[in-house]
Amino acid sequence: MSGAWRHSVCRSCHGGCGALVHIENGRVTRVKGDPKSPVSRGFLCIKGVKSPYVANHKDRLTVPLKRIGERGAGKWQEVSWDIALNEIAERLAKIKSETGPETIAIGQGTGRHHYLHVVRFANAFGTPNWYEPGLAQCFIPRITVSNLTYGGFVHADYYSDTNPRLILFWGHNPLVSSADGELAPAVKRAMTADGVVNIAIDPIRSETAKKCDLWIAVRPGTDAALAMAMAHVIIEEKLYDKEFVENRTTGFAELAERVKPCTPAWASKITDVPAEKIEKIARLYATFTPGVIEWGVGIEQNSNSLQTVRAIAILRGLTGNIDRPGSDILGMNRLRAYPVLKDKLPKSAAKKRIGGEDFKLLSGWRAYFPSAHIPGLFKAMRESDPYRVRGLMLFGNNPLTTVANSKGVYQALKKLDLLVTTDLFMTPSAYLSDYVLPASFWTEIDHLMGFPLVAENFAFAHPKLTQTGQCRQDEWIIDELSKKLDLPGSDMSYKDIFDHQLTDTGFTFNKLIKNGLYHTPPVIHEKFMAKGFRTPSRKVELYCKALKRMAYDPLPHFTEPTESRVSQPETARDFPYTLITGARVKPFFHSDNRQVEALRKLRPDPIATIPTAIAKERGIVSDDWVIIGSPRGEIRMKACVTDDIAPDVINVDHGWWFPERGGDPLFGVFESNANMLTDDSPPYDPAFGSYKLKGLLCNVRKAG
Ligand SMILES: Nc1nc2c(c(=O)[nH]1)N[C@H]1C(S)=C(S)[C@@H](COP(=O)(O)OP(=O)(O)OC[C@H]3O[C@@H](n4cnc5c(=O)[nH]c(N)nc54)[C@H](O)[C@@H]3O)O[C@H]1N2
Ligand SMILES: Nc1nc2c(c(=O)[nH]1)N[C@H]1C(S)=C(S)[C@@H](COP(=O)(O)OP(=O)(O)OC[C@H]3O[C@@H](n4cnc5c(=O)[nH]c(N)nc54)[C@H](O)[C@@H]3O)O[C@H]1N2
Ligand code: SF4
Ligand SMILES: [Mo]
Repeated sequence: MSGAWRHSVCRSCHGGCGALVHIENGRVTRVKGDPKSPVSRGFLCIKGVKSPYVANHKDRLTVPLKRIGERGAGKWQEVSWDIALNEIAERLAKIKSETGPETIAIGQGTGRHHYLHVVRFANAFGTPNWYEPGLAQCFIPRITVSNLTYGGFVHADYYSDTNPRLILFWGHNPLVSSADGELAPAVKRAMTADGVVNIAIDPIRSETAKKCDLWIAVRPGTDAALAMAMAHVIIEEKLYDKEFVENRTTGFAELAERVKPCTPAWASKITDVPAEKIEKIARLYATFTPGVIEWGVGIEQNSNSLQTVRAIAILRGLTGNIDRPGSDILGMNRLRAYPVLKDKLPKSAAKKRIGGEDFKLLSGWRAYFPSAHIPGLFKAMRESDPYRVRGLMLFGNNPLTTVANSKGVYQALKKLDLLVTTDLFMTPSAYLSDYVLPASFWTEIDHLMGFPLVAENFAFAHPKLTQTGQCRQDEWIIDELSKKLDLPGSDMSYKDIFDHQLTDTGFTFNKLIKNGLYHTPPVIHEKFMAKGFRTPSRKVELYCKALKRMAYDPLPHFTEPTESRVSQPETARDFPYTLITGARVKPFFHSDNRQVEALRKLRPDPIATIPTAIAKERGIVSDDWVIIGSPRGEIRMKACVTDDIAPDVINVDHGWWFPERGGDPLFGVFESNANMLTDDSPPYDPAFGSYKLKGLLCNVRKAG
């Protein structure tokens, strides 16, 4: 084979796997796992392997496009970068001067390479209204609660000499999702080591759950009750780590008092998990140390995300499973913080952030990355309440498929004065835009990765290897717009930032690439021995005073999901089953890859996973087309009938649209889209504003 193999790092998801990329005549022809990667060690998932089919796809956007017909009519003119960016900058400046910077919103996709650069751009431009469709729904609850409870983000220690003796997968299926990027190979190694106990708490017997010793089919949205009952057992049976609790935690007495009534019998009624099983997993987690809790997005996409995540977080504190070899460990923050120019956003602008008054841990100043509340933002576009948001810049985000209430999102996008989308492909959201800009694929970008999980301990760099058409990486687009708008920080390019971030490592970006991409100094455990934890009390905060000051409960508690058979028995008459959406599938990353034949053929249709008993009752067999309904809408899905799901739960795939159908009418985006069923209306989680993507009510019937 002619051409050359080059080292890189895959970013077909949040990224992280070492990739060997074969390049021939300037094109990517093959991608395989890089055994030199200290993290993935040669592993590559199917999305990684099929990357050349994305990079070279005939439908890639390759030139900037400007709308010439009606919005959504699909009439475009090809324009140069200079014309596109000059016009966009002019229109942004005009809206900013007329109605204020906050009337321009910025939306970005999940965990992409340009994440922090978009935040920087929003701050420099002066708008508080940026969002990412994960955040309140994904990861920000886990990150924020970790910071509040242990003073840093935790992740499982799969890279030291000590393997965990127990892995508790909680609403998480990393063998499929590999979240975030680099986990699947590490989890595979860790869970198959000698004598490891594996437990999955999940309404679906997922691919990960199938490899576990115990599958706990919890009722969606009730995990806080389960965790509190586990804490009850651990405390009552004195299984906690006495030395650690005494010296390294605060609030044990208050916590013990709080969980006293939370008996396994109490939790069993709420969670549908037998009391003996709750006792069993509590005892196992407390005694098989060191152990890790692999928590996932299943615990965050409901209106009780703060207290659910907190209830689980305190279990680590009780058992001393923090920052010890083989337990959940705190990151080392090897890279300098990304200069997101937080100080450039005036206080007066920050005050106008939509959601800021209500959701202190998403949008307020205590938030990890203060961002706008998505339901509120789209409402502002639709209804000019509390003010009219007129412009939206999307960087790798397809909100028509990934944000709750797709019809509401559609009405919002139609009302904008300016919509600019940067993407690899013409998506339904891009189709409604004024300008569509062609983004570079991961083999086409320069990137330094230090976000979010193991990358806090290691840094990976990868250089641009190929070029497609006139595609540009998002950071370049932002830098060019910043210069045209004369924004603060526009004299520092994204490449300068790489070197700044690497300052304390002794590398520059180029030097790291020459040195083989990876910077992996040894991880230090038990950092708390020297100076305690990085919380106000220097201890693990079982009782969290910071939460109390914000008028949130300083101790975990359980609240019933707002739309369930318990909270809405009337609604449950017509919608008797519990709906969960978006359990990850291997070939797709959210709404991506539906146009990539090599991946689409692995899952050609949108699937609803239906328990055997419900299917029998409704006369449904696998591969039937069915209609799934919720109080908000109906969608058409193909049935997969199985016993690998809790008996009254239905899961539907998310992210579906049909690129093969063309733009009219909008690639069928309302037909099989999970977010026609989900709920963006209040009540939300009081701290994060999380809305409801899981744990809702639904029904099912055979399609006519
Ligand atoms: N019902 C339901 N909805 C959900 C979820 C669920 O479980 N259920 N999960 C939620 C979660 S956790 C998340 S994080 C969100 C994700 O939501 P999104 O981030 O919106 O999802 P994606 O489909 O991954 O990304 C959108 C676009 O990014 C483009 N893209 C890929 N790489 C690049 C790049 O480098 N640059 C640019 N400019 N574009 C790129 C892709 O082509 C795609 O069109 O979805 C949320 N929505
Ligand atoms: N292939 C692929 N990989 C991905 C993505 C993708 O779209 N495709 N998306 C990426 C993103 S942005 C994210 S956030 C991660 C998510 O990665 P994970 O956190 O692993 O998410 P899921 O695969 O949806 O697994 C979550 C599990 O939670 C379960 N669950 C649902 N509701 C509940 C509940 O109320 N309680 C409990 N205990 N469990 C529940 C579901 O059945 C599911 O098995 O994956 C990332 N990786
Ligand atoms: S898990 Fe993510 S980073 Fe790893 S190969 Fe798959 S898509 Fe690429
Ligand atoms: Mo996510």
